[in-house]
Amino acid sequence: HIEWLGEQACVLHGQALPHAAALIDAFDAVAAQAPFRHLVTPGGATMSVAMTNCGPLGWVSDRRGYRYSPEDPASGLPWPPMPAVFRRLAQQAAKEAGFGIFEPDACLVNRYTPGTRLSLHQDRDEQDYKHPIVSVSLGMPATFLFGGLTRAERPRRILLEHGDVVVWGGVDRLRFHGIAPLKDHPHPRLGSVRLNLTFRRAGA
Ligand code: MD5
Ligand code: FE
Repeated sequence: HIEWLGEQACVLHGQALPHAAALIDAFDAVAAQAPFRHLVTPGGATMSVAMTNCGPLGWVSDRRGYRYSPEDPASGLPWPPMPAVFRRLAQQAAKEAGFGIFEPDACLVNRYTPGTRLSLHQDRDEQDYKHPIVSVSLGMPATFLFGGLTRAERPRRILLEHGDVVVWGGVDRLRFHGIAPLKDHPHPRLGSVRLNLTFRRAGA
């Protein structure tokens, strides 16, 4: 079922469930080519979330700033291709949420273990905010913090479970959001891990 969080933001509960096994299998090939790593923020802090990417562009952070890069800085090689099962799911979810044709060029994969958190932030590193963002949750459940357009607005807490897909764009595109520190509720397939796939149109 669809849960609307805003005018142009919703959770498609269980949308990825029929594809979960195929998504995880396809992801194993991505992680083999571009291993997870803990990026450093411009302020010098190491992120508790481990990250990798697939597709033409990947999100990276270092002392110089945040940006999208066509190469994996760890290897100097292009990011692994975006698996077809990833792209199809992202496109189907964007369509069901009312955004029409979505052509993602970046898939950021975030890996959470117990205690990992993602503090409240906005996604502002993309060229054009007119495109929606699609996020797929796999593995352990997490509490999603869904805030307003200012940091001062107190975020709503939404449980995201294995197979849930969040889509937002338009007037909700720049909402503050984050993930509360993860509790250990091991998942039968992934163990004490949550994976989040975030699909974006980052370039032109
Ligand atoms: C995660 N990742 O679960 C989250 C899910 C990120 C990130 O936030 O930047 O990698 S994406 C949830 C999200 C992103 C952008 C806007 C909104 C939610 N929103 O307005 O609700 O690893
Ligand atoms: Fe974000």
